[in-house]
Amino acid sequence: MGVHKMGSILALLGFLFIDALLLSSAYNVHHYSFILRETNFTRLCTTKSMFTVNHTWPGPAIHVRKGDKAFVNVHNNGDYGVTIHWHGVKQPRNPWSDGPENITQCPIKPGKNFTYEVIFSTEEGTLWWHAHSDWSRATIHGAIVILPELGTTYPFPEPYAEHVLILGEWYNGDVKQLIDEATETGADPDVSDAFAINGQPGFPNNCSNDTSYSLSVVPGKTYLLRLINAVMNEEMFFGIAKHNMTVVAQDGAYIKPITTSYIMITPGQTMDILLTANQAASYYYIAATPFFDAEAAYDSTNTSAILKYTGTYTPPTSPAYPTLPNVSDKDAANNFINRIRALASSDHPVDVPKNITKQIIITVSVNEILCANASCGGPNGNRLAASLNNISFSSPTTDILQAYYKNLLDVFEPDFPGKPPHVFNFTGEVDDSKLYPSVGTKAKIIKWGESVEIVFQGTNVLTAENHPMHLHGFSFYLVGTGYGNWDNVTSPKTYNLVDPREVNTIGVPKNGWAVVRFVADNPGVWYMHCHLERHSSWGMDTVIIVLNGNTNDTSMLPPPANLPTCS
Ligand SMILES: *[C@@H]1O[C@H](CO)[C@@H](O)[C@H](O)[C@H]1NC(C)=O
Ligand SMILES: *[C@@H]1O[C@H](CO)[C@@H](O)[C@H](O)[C@H]1NC(C)=O
Ligand SMILES: *[C@@H]1O[C@H](CO)[C@@H](O)[C@H](O)[C@H]1NC(C)=O
Ligand SMILES: *[C@@H]1O[C@H](CO)[C@@H](O)[C@H](O)[C@H]1NC(C)=O
Ligand SMILES: *[C@@H]1O[C@H](CO)[C@@H](O)[C@H](O)[C@H]1NC(C)=O
Ligand SMILES: *[C@@H]1O[C@H](CO)[C@@H](O)[C@H](O)[C@H]1NC(C)=O
Ligand SMILES: *[C@@H]1O[C@H](CO)[C@@H](O)[C@H](O)[C@H]1NC(C)=O
Ligand SMILES: *[C@@H]1O[C@H](CO)[C@@H](O)[C@H](O)[C@H]1NC(C)=O
Ligand SMILES: *[C@@H]1O[C@H](CO)[C@@H](O)[C@H](O)[C@H]1NC(C)=O
Ligand SMILES: *[C@@H]1O[C@H](CO)[C@@H](O)[C@H](O)[C@H]1NC(C)=O
Ligand SMILES: *[C@@H]1O[C@H](CO)[C@@H](O)[C@H](O)[C@H]1NC(C)=O
Ligand SMILES: *[C@@H]1O[C@H](CO)[C@@H](O)[C@H](O)[C@H]1NC(C)=O
Ligand SMILES: [Cu+2]
Repeated sequence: MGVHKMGSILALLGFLFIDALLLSSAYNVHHYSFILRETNFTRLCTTKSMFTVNHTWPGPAIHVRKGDKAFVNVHNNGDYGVTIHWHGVKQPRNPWSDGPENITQCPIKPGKNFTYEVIFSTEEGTLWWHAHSDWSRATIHGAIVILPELGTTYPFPEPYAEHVLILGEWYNGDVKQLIDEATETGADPDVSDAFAINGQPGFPNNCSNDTSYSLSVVPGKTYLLRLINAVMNEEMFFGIAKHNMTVVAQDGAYIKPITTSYIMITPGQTMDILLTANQAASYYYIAATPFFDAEAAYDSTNTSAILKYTGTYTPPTSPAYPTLPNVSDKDAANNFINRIRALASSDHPVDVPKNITKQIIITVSVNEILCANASCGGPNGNRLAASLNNISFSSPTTDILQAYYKNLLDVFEPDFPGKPPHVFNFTGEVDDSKLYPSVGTKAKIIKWGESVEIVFQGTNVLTAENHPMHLHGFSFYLVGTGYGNWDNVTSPKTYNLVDPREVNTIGVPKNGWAVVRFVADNPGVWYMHCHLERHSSWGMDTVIIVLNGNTNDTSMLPPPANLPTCS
């Protein structure tokens, strides 16, 4: 808490005095400037204009140490409003800079700028930032690298070098147009044309051979790869031919090292991987292919980069390609995920809530909304939708944080249900009466300091699928997961309360459940949603409001000057 107090004092005194004060403060302050504008890119032999930060895709990385603070001035020189979210950064007491459009702020309009105050606390490892408006995150995203505090080190041998690898998704068309049209008709949005590693689709995609991302390694050395899944709509399998990987962190928290030949990573997640260049000096493909277990359209292409050993040798004409699980192999996905445990060491302890004071049970479903005369573009002439506890989230036009802070009525309703409104065999055969959700802008109110457990229950309504659920403002412990219906007697017996991983995004298994726990110690307005972008657009979202506690230290910070206005 001392650190945070120091932070607000610094902010009050202004930048002039920061350098002097830093000598006695526990953290460093960084300043970044992002200029958002349209820039032309060519991939798959197609040139198009994309909305990016500083002409780059992926955008620039932010580098901090644990507990630092970053001020990021975002200047919008684009054609429409946009916001930026600092994914996985808890932002203690500071929802004002969290970013989701019309949840914590209204968009930064063209020609305007806004300075985000990004407050780091316990995070250490890799996180990322991305636009949180419409589908603009497809082209507006970048890495956040959080090094250990000065005077501390990684809980593994110092790597020889580090590299960020961002999995992204390329669309030949305009992404905003694509989602706007799908929203208009109610149809499934078109799938992307390729995946990319650091902005390059690579082999075997057309026109990609000369521009693949390549990673140069010195034989015998160990590298830290910071892998980020910034893909829009597919989870991904990832691997490196002939090399095992050792995963050492997920979502900005350390885990017990696991050695594996493949990884499954959902949109929103990050994984820190140690790679030792211990094979014959040559070229090897690094590749990612989708993990997609729903009956729906998806991008079925592969993306690759090349691992190039330094030294003198004849490069192979066709380098080895990794063997990755089949696209719908949910057991392969779950087998990898279920190996992950928190490091839980004395330097990196876990603190799992054991005495739950607030339990919330939430069904996660894909739905339909009826259209008159079957006039929409989705199944049965209806509109595709999605819901949490059968409520399809409708985005307001004034941000919920402002409405909560100023007691504005008619922006949201505080009655998001704490359990499913209808109980049925969620993962069995589901009849058509379950297809249709209600529509609303509802938030769940939680008192400061509650020990919260959320049970996410996947359903077989319309189409079952793995859903990567993400919560802003917190990371949570994943204490249990399984197939079928969660059971309040048998499921808790399987929970791991000793060393569950602490993450911000978890894949709820197809026709299965996942249970997370956290302490509601961060007052504010926090978005919770599926990180598959089409599901979020369809309403698989809600908002958690954690009320202020009894002291200033447990209450929200005041709003910053120059917050974008709503119109
Ligand atoms: C982005 O571009 C602006 C203008 O050129 C520059 O001042 C700024 O430092 C750049 N930001 C990053 C993070 O590279
Ligand atoms: C960007 O690409 C589009 C489409 O190919 C083209 O019409 C336009 O002139 C390009 N703009 C720039 C600045 O190169
Ligand atoms: C390459 O382009 C051709 C012609 O457009 C298309 O038929 C083929 O599927 C593309 N291949 C890949 C791997 O995208
Ligand atoms: C990868 O790990 C597996 C299991 O530990 C082991 O059998 C295999 O030999 C390793 N492969 C390489 C290339 O190191
Ligand atoms: C791209 O590289 C691969 C592997 O070297 C090769 O099989 C393929 O023919 C190349 N494609 C083009 C268009 O050069
Ligand atoms: C993509 O990779 C998978 C797994 O390695 C492989 O089975 C499949 O053939 C690849 N698909 C293409 C289009 O290269
Ligand atoms: C659990 O929490 C409740 C409500 O705050 C409290 O009354 C109870 O004493 C706690 N139990 C334990 C074992 O801490
Ligand atoms: C957010 O609100 C603005 C008005 O302040 C509106 O123009 C915009 O469409 C809204 N965005 C969403 C996603 O509802
Ligand atoms: C729910 O449906 C599944 C799949 O059809 C079935 O295996 C299971 O027995 C059902 N559970 C109950 C409680 O009816
Ligand atoms: C489990 O749920 C049932 C039905 O809601 C309830 O009656 C029972 O008390 C619950 N049992 C436990 C251990 O929570
Ligand atoms: C809490 O904050 C308010 C408003 O900033 C201030 O007036 C008050 O003195 C503070 N109280 C304490 C105990 O610091
Ligand atoms: C940024 O916005 C502030 C008002 O919010 C304005 O005073 C300032 O001039 C803007 N800066 C630029 C470079 O446009
Ligand atoms: Cu989903």
